[in-house]
Amino acid sequence: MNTKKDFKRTLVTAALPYANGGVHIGHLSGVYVPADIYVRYLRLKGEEVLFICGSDEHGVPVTMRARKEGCTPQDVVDRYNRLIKESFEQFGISFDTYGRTTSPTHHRVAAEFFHTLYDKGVFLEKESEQYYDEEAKTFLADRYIVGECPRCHHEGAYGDQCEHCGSALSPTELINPHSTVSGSTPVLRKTKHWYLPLDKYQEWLEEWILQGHKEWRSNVYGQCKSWLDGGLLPRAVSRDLDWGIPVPVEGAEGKVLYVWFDAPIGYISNTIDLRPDDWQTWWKDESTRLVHFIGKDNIVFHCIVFPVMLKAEGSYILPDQVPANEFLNLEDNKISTSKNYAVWLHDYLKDFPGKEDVLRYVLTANAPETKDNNFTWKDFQARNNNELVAVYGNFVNRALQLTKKYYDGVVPSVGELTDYDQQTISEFRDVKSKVEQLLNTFHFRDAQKEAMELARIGNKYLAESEPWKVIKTDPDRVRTILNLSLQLVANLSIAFEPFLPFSSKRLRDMLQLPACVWADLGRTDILKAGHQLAAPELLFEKIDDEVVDTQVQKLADMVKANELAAWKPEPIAETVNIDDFAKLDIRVGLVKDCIKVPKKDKLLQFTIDDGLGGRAIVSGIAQHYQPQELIGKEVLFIANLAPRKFGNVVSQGMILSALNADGKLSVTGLDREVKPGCKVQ
Ligand code: B3M
Ligand code: ZN
Repeated sequence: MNTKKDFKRTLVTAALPYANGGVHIGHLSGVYVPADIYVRYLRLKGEEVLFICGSDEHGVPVTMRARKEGCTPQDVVDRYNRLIKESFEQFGISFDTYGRTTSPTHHRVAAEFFHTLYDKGVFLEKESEQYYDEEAKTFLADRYIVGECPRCHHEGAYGDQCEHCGSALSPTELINPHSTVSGSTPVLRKTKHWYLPLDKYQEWLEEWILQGHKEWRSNVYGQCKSWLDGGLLPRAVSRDLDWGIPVPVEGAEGKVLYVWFDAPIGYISNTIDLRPDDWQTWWKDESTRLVHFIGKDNIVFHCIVFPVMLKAEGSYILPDQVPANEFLNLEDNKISTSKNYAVWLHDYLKDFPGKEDVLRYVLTANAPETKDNNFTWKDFQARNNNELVAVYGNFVNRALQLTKKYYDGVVPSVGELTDYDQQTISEFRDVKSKVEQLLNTFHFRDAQKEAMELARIGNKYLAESEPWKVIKTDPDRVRTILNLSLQLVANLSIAFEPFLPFSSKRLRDMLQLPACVWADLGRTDILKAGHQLAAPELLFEKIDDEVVDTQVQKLADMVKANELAAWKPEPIAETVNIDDFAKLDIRVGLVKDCIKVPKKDKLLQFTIDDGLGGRAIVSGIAQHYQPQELIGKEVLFIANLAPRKFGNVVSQGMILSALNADGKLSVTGLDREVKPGCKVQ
């Protein structure tokens, strides 16, 4: 198995985003940017390639969002399909097609696929007990059932997971379960489902993956191995739901295909819509190489479930590579769609017009290829300013400006090469094979670093050969220096095309060159002497502190808002009787004066009119109020608290304040004027 075949073409798929929310930087760095780099690279090499994606429009999350927004699931998927498709296009993700799993072709193809397996007797039919909402007359998906977590006793755990303690749950484990559809208590009811017997394919999978695909990334291979070591079990491929593809057999009323059964078939149906005449060449011919780009949470479906489906069907090829990435965090927090804690692609495109490549660059430079990684706006700014502007942009600009200045933008002819020139040429010729080798093996981060190496070589070459000085003594030498520099610039436009396609296009326009060809990489005669260049423009611009500070603030505000939304009042303290309460003497006081306590940044010292000659009280609220704000205010204080010394002040009592959900303290006030010294009862 997997004896390195001679593949003739490559079918690249990128995970189909759920059409129930936008696409964020986590998705981009994990799946879409690397997939796009790979496809662009293959196309530049002139290889035959198709790049398939589309939206995943079924599943419970879609129905949940529709319910929350009071619209239909169709409205939800129409809206997000459009939003995501447009954002991808603007961002330069060069899919050959972006289909939808609600399309008629997909419904037909997925139903036929199920039917083929059904006819072959692949499925197991099993009855099991599942929660049913008698009021809403519907079986409940795990996410629609909430209750108390059996592990940490958090109220509001979901039927599949407690988000408080992270435990995976099954709905029947919940204490006091209730349906979020009607609020009623669900009952267990028998229901029949079709199961894919993964256990029967265990041995085959072990052979195919563990023996045959040792070259898969270690995170992918490792996850497969741990699934296989745990022993596979049959998996239900149908659901009791009214949104999805109806199970196409008798006795399946009210049941649809499980979204993870139909979604990967979407790769096939989207290919059929794109290439109705030769789609089989792409899916059934052994000389086609199938590559799935996915995030790490999708590994089991692409390496185990979908291959079993394809194998059971029998006429399809299997994936040759599944380069899955780990996760990207954002400013040290987990990205979360449900908490809206993310950098959304559609927002980025609005906030940073014309800077698509900057985000592509940073996401690749920081790609979570081997472990989870972190995106910060400061790093985004630094990589833009110190790498794109200071290295790549700077080299290009110097080479083009000097050519404009000395030769009116006409490529000068090359003279005799010095040893130093030869050495520079051999350095940059090496870059080609390094980038290729890295791209062939899906090491995108390092490949981009190598491409940047070309610009570093260029900068060094210009700095060391100093054409601006040499022009005075040896103008012929400058022709050679600039010719070679311009050849390097042309090389950069090729090497960076897969990574930074917008900048490459602009650079090609400045160089007045047609579209790139990978085979030209490493050549020193791309630009002919006498060739007229267009007016140079800056490729990249500096990004200022304020711009990134605004983004950081936006995220911090989101964290705050989420904390507030998740806040719950503390449980009520133990019961006390009236006599206990009567022991506390709470009074109204008028703040006559308020000052900061020197060297104590938390403390304020109050002079309180208590109607009895006044008293001093020290209170720990200096971080929540300026002293002047409080002068003239009426507050409540405990008047009979034992005095306490703070430095050389004796505090006689305690000012009452409320602790808000956001951690801010607020002194209690009264809504009418009350004489200082009155009792609170
Ligand atoms: N929609 C899950 C995800 O976006 C899913 C991928 C389907 S690929 C066939 O994480
Ligand atoms: Zn829990």
